[in-house]
Amino acid sequence: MLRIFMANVFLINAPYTEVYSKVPTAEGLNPPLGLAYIAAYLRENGHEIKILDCEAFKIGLKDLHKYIPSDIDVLGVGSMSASVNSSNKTIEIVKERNPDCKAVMGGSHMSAIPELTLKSYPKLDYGIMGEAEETMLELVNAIEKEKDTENILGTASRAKDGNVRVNPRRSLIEDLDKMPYPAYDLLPMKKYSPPAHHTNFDGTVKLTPFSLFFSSRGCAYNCTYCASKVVWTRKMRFRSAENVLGEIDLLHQDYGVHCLEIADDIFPIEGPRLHKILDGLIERNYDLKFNCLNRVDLVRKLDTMKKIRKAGCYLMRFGVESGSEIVLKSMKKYTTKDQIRDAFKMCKEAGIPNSASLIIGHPGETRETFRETLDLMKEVQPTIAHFFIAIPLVGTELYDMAIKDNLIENPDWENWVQMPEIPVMRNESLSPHDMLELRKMAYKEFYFRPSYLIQKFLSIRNFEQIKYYLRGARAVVSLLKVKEIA
Ligand code: B12
Ligand code: SF4
Repeated sequence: MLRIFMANVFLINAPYTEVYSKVPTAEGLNPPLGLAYIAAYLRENGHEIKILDCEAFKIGLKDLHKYIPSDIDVLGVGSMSASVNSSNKTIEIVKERNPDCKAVMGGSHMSAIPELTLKSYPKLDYGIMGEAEETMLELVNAIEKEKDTENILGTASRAKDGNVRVNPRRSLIEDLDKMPYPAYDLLPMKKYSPPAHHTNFDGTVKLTPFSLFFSSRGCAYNCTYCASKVVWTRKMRFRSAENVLGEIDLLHQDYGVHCLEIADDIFPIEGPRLHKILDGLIERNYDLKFNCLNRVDLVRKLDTMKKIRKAGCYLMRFGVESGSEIVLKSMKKYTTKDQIRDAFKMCKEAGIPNSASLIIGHPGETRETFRETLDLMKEVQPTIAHFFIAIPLVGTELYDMAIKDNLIENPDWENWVQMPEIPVMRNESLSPHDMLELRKMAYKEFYFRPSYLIQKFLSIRNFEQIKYYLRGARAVVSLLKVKEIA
């Protein structure tokens, strides 16, 4: 007799606020798009999927068991380093009710160190490295049909001899337009909102409904501290303008989205595709604004920048990282101080509010190089600046440097965040304590300059802006209060 077994697949966005949100700059909530992409792809191929977003429903590990059904066959969780322990505890909780279910982990952390991760978490059955849609489908199909799973490309698993078996990765999906849009319908889309520090400089951005959004995958650059390549490799793949605009139509028309975070590693890359997307947005004239990431050396044409603003860009975010060319070189950022100056100047001319994020404590950084950074930020005056502490993310060159030179001092994964209470690493000149001290100094000097305060005060035109600035001020003050390690 034919046995029909349909695997129940349950994807969980494990709780992470407890580690990530120790400081209120983290306010805001992103939809777990990785899970939504996996869900859409499995569903298109005949599977039934559920997603539980613990963050959206404010479910902590303590209460998670109450939300776990008892018919799960395959459980999927993601992994960023800082919350990988939480992902693992999620697996343990699910397996208490579903002892036979197979637990699969994907995401950045697993992609970088599959063997160590499987060894560290005995309840975890499979890891998926890199882009995961096709691999997860093959794995779920094999589990469902009780077939051998040992040789599936892109997976890590426990071999029969007890060792961890790590298979080669599979090739990337060639045509991203063939992928279904993320399964937004499985997510509580009304609950998401952008982080406090991204928004509403002029009080005109409707913050919700909000979504994260990707028009491409990957980045061709190779900055030492960045984990993008760990999942996506260094090949950039782009969805067509039509496909991108189709998804924006869906988000705006079906989910009422007013605010998008275009989280592509680099979005505004000059060329016909960008212009088609911008023209499409201008033509639609939706009540929808977006923020996006860019590199300073890719800001070249004022006309394009003006068009980006017209299309609804309320914030362009730059990973400036340092104002010292010695450190920029050590980071393999391949940008210069003049490019930084020119990019912020052009943003101002185009009327695009902007942000600069900076890293404190990369190898090569000294008190003097950080002084250069701070002085440059005060000179170019981004609308806002974030001063993050270096994290040697697994799978990056910075991680290799940190291991080689024995720089890691506080290895608990919970510390692997950009605003840590205890920084993960030191460098040759700065201790974790020095880095916290420099961060404090940076926030004080950047935000409490009389010229900055007067400028912000004079720019206030409406109540929304007052609310926004009060939120920002609260975040900065709380950062200044973060207690320092001895
Ligand atoms: C949005 C985002 C966030 C959001 C979280 C959004 C969310 N709900 O998931 C917020 C702002 C909270 C965040 C916080 C942090 N982030 Co973040 N974030 C991103 C960003 C920009 C996009 C993530 C995303 O949605 N990508 C799109 C989807 C499609 O990709 P994906 O998630 O990787 O999923 C694919 C695969 O990885 C895999 N996959 C992922 N999950 C799962 C689960 C299963 C079951 C399976 C099978 C497969 C699978 O399949 C997906 C499709 O192929 C990425 C950079 C990037 N370009 O991806 C950084 C990134 C993931 N973040 C990173 C970091 C470092 C952080 C922070 C530490 C930074 C900080 N401020 O301190 C914190 C840590 C928070 C935590 N949870 O521990 C690093 C991760 C490195 C690491 N080893 O941890 C990245 C890669 C940035 C970078 N370039 O270095 N982040
Ligand atoms: S930091 Fe930005 S430019 Fe550098 S590799 Fe990462 S995504 Fe690319």
